[in-house]
Amino acid sequence: MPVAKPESSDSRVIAHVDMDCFYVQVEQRKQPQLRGLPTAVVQYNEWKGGALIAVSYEARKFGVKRSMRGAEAKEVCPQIQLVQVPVARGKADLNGYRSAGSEVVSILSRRGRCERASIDEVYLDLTDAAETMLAENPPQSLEKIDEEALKSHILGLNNEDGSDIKENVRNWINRHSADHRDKLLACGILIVAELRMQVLKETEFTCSAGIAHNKMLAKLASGMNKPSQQTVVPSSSVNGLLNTLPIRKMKQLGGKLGISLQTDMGVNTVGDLLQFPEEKLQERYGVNTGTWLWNIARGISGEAVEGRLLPKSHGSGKTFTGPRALKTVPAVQHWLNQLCEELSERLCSDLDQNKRMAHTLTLHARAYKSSDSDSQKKFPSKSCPLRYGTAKIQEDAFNLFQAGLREYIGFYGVKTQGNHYSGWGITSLSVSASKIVPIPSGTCSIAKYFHGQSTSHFSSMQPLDNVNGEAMLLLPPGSECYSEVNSPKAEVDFPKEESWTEDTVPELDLQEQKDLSSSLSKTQDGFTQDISPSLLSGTEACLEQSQNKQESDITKDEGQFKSEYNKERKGKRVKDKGTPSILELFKSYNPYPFGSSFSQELKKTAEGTDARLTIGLESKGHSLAEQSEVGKEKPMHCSSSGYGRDEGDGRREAWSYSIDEIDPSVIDELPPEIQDEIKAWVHPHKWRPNNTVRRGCKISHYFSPTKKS
Ligand code: TTP
Repeated sequence: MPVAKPESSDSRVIAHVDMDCFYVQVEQRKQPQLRGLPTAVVQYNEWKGGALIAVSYEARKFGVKRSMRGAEAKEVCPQIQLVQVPVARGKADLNGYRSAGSEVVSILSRRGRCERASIDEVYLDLTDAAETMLAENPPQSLEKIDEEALKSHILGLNNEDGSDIKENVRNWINRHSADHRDKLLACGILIVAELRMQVLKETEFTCSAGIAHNKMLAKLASGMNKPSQQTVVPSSSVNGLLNTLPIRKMKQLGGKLGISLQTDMGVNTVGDLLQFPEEKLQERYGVNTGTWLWNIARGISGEAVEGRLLPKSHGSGKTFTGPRALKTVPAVQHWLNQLCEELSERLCSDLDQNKRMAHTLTLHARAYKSSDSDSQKKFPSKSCPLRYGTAKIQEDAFNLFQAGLREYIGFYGVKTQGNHYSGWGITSLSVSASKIVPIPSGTCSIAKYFHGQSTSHFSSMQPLDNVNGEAMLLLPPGSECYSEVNSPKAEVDFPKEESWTEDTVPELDLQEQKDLSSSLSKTQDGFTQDISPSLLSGTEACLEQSQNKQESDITKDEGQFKSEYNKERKGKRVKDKGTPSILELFKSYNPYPFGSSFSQELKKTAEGTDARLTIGLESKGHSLAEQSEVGKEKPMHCSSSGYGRDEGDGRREAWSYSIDEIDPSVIDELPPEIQDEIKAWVHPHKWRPNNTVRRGCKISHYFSPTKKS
């Protein structure tokens, strides 16, 4: 549901920049001989030459449209050049287009706050840049105005027959009598023209733009004059623009709300909305939506440009139309594995390059039932906390699918069908990762430590880079707590309850070519605070991938370390199911770099005992300190709150730590609460840990346990 936001300021300068026939331009840059020729990008399949997904403006002149298939395009334009979308894992590979989009974003973001809205669209808040220009070099005093700016379309500007349009634009920009808002827009015209030219120069891509006082109007304007042009909406022209605009063309009115406005209220254009008082619209559609409708009819929109250069989510999807529909569980699993592999790769590179981690995995599908009166029933979207590592994502996505399928066709149907067709088909499938947050700052000490290890095995594995090191530090569920300890500014919001939720997002448009990024932001699923095992194993998964990539650069010794490490990991993985210990990684690669006396002491203690900490059934509800009396006996016990899954009957799985698994060298790196806990354990009589240990700040969150066999 749209939400009304008060106009933050009516003197903002907002631009919406949209690339022209984007995929075609990317392909033409790769094959310059195609420039200027009618060209289309197709998603190939045998049926009639595949579907067109991007069409050049030269081809559009012949009547070629995106809705056509290759063969139809050839009919209307025999000379059309059809370029296939690159394919990987049996599906469209959009990576080239994504990174081309990033090139553009990096240029556009130079002059103001920049929000990447999709693979080829960006919003810019240029208010500050415009105000500065107005103060220092106002357009009214400019003698020379750039040609590109003079080609702008200014809505409402009276271009009478025979008048020199560029001259009219020049006069509008130079007007001394203009009010402040128009003067700011005049600055916006100059800034955007300059940015667009810069994009062309650096990337060879053309783009179009809309310039207005808010996002809604800028977006409407950017598509009005394409390709390679810009359109401006002065406030005096807002009514003229909206009056005749079909209601369904407005963002968020293309669906059910738009249909209801047309059928129930007789509203066909945005201007038609003006006749309704706000209360009437609120009565019919609720307070928020009612106000939002009242506002948009007047061109009011307070939505801020978010300042986000990276996507909000990652997705990978594929459609299986007609006879390609997937009709057995193994077939679905096969494709899910491909999609998850791609998703996992992208998550790893996001972690690597941008230091961000995603927290929610969502599965969307479209399905049909061949013999069912309830054929309108939708396949439910499902979400769960995201665990890093391809195999884990695959496993979780498959579980989500099965949960969805059970709901869609009923438990009995799923159980009995096995590999055989059982009257359902999946026509599209996608997995997405959302709730992406930056790794909090202030958590890089272990990363620094990796860098400092000039003689260790780790140092020669530096290409794995410090991101992985940093991420490791975040891995425990206590990451929340850790960020508080080390960085008061870091804000990571982890909702509290784990749940397999019904995703509240309307089903995605599963055109696999489209970037799924912007549509997933509203997922409202819960988390458990117990996310550490996933993060830990995820980082290790990324680590492993990086290692694979670096294979040829690794010396013999490193190779040996790597294979031993991997062997050890593999052995554990089977048992631990994603909870391998960070300790193995630290152990033996850093003999006490911090020289802490406590670390040394702990080491001594560790050497002199083979005490084990058992976290589990027996010890539920007891802290390490409380258990310290029992510490003389082995094993020792401690609370596992927040760790491990409740078995439903209130019991938890039992976990145990071996004291010698805790590398003393990392103790000083831990939050004080954890240090206290360990000290209490080593010196039960001297140390009383703080009873108000924050949730997520238990040792169990820092030292991933070995599951008791
Ligand atoms: P659009 O911006 O919608 O279109 P476009 O850039 O091709 O053309 P225009 O100049 O009219 O804006 O989409 C951007 C890219 O996204 C497009 O080049 C291909 C891809 N895309 C799909 O793969 N499938 C789709 O259904 C749409 C709409 C776009």
